Amino acid sequence: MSVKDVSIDPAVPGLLEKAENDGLETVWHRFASQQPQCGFGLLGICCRNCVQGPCRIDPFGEGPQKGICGANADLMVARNLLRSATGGAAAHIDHAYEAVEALYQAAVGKAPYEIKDEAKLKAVAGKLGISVDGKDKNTLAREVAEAAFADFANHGAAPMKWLTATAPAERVETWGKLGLLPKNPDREIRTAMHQTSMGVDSDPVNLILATVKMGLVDGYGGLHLATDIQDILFGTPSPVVSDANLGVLDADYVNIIIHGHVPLLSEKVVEWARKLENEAIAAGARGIKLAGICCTGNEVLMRQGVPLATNFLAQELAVTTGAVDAMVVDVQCIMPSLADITACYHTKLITTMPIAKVPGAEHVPFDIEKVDETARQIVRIAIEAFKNRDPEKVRIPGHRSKVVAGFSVEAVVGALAKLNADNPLKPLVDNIANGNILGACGVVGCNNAKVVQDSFHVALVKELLKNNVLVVATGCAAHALGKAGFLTPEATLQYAGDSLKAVLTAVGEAAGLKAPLPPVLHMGSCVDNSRIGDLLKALAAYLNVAVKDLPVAASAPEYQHEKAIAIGTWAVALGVFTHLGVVPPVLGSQVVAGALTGETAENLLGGKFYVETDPIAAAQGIIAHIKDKRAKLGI
Ligand code: NFS
Ligand code: SF4
Repeated sequence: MSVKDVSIDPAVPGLLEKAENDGLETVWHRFASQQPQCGFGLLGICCRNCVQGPCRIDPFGEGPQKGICGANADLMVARNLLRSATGGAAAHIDHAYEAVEALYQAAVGKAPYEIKDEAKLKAVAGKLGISVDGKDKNTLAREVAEAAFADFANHGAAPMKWLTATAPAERVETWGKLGLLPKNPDREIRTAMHQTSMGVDSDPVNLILATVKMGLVDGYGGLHLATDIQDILFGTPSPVVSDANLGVLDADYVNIIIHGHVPLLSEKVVEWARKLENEAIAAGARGIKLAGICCTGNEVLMRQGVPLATNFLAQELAVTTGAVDAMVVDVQCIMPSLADITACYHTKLITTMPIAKVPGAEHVPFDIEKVDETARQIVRIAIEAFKNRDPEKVRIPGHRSKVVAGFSVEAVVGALAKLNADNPLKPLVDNIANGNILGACGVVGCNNAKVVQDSFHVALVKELLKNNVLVVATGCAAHALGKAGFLTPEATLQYAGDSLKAVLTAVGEAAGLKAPLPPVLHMGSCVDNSRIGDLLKALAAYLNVAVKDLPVAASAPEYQHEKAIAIGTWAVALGVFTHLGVVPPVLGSQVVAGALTGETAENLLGGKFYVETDPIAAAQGIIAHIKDKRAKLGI
């Protein structure tokens, strides 16, 4: 089978052809063989929650309208949605918890990490009400880690501390009134699994509310916690220039790809790759090149300037270049098929986490106390593998685009402070108020085989920029926009509407960049969506309005993961109008689909989901929403 026109990434067609010539199948081939996909599943109206099932509802109303236990379509859809959001939140919370453990171990001298960002440590401690006076950084870090652990050990009625310490006060009050404030994140996950098991909750509305609560568990117990702790450990990002796309690989070098999500090991791999360059040179290479895939890639780009290799859908094609000596993976978004692809080349697939093994891969266990040894061993495996590389099989695409990344909230405020040191947000808000910037949109999330790779991200963003909407991006969306050249000053000149262009040029000049600020600000990995939340909180506080009143929106044009469902739900709970470019499996229930996309969500939370599968129509919907919010603010 041959597949075509699956991506707008210029590196893809050639490598896809190579994969086919090498007798390999990719995600796109498997997507084609899965067609047509099951209509019940697409609508969310199948249930396997007990062994009497599977049960299905006939969407045309002729066949069964109830499962064997009596569950109807509304219940199935609502229950499945909550389970998805719970799966996503569990992934983020497990990630965040690992980071907290690492911080604790570092603070007590058991893990070889230096706490890099004392300013962030103090800022986080301050929010948690921990006194910083006279404490050395290890003591303070231990106390911050213990505060996080306390959320996971919370047996009382008080809500999660990380939420009350970091979410906007107006939101905490709103969620409190709705009874949605989560307590212990682990307990919330357990409760949701219980609630959705056979014969427990059969009220779809109650399940929808639980899903919103799970969004909050995700947003604060997952995203915000992970970002805070990782910034403390590894540093808060600041602007950095690098490159994106598979052209960053180099045939003369040992090429190591780091892929996954949790940066605890990859930070060390970066460190050791730099330290062991000489061994690579002794092996006949000119040195070591690192590149990242998915959110581990974003993490090491943001903090270390490591180039981006590619995003989710092209992970297999990275290997088909024949130039990757080791692909090191941690957790999440790692295609099980990678082992089949690496088997065709000299590439070593290295798994590192106890919960993420792949048959056929070499497992080098991540052990936090011996992380330096682990990272060194991994780099040496790559150097060894380089010696077995077959130059005949190497084909590195020439495509690479410059990217400027590293836009943490601290960095954005820092750049704006060059315009107004006393009141850094003022220039931004003034330009929103006078209409130079129409509004802002966070474009986030994955690739999905249902969408031509990167096409929705790019088409949507082009349209938004043309209409003077500032874009911030994270995750695989940021990769997509990076590969397509949107993370550069040049993109401002090429794509931004006149008034947006003028503002970005002025800020860039004032910040000493000698060039405009990029029109798309790369804010990090998917857990770093918390940074977008923080920026919204700061803007709302400055204007003395609620987040739901701001002329902003979010969009996940090509999302695939359960994590994206959890994040999207958090965004809606925060009061954000949240576009989805892929139809979620909820259309089998008018009750659920209607509540999430209609007045119910909007009245209760101020935000709602907006599903639109055409990028230009989606941009128009987002712009209409932004204009509506502007009108309500009287600007
Ligand atoms: Ni987010 Fe990042 Fe990519 Fe999607 Fe996967 S890597 S955590 S889930 S596919 S954006
Ligand atoms: Fe069928 Fe009910 Fe069991 Fe689901 S929980 S599989 S609907 S019997």
